[in-house]
Amino acid sequence: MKPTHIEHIGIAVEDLVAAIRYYEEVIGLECYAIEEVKDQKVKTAFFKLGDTKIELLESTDPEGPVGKFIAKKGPGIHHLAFAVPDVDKALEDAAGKGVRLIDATGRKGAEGLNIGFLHPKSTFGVLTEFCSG
Ligand code: CMX
Repeated sequence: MKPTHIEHIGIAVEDLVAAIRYYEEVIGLECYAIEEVKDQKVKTAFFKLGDTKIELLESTDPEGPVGKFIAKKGPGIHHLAFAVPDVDKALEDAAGKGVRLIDATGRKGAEGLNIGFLHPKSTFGVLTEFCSG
């Protein structure tokens, strides 16, 4: 299954307010939404640039995926998300090609999207997400 575009780039930050200010005042983007995703233990902020978004991720729990990531690697690019027509099918195809999945099937993510992750140990070190609307 072919992705249509990069849906978003996820960036782990320690201070959401300071990072929003940077993307607005230095890069010139506008934050259009802030949302807590309890399930993922993160607070997110979104910016749009063409078809692609930047998703800032501040951890709400040191034991959550972003909390652990920052403790280990520090802030920075956390994941890359591809827009696909069908997340379940994209996950199934990847699994069929021997890729290790984090999610066997899609689940609800930020902005109400259907999302599913591939394990970074199976994707050349880049945590990879599929999403569809
Ligand atoms: N990118 C690259 N490597 C990563 C990573 C990331 N984002 N997160 C973890 N890893 C690596 C770790 O460095 C570690 O590698 P080593 O064993 O070589 O040290 C390995 O993966 C295991 O990491 P861990 O800290 O022990 O953490 P876990 O195994 O408990 O969890 C992962 C790792 C990827 C399975 C988990 O973070 C996960 O399920 N992520 C998907 C969900 C997510 O990230 N949600 C936040 C965003 C939500 C949103 O977009 O709304």
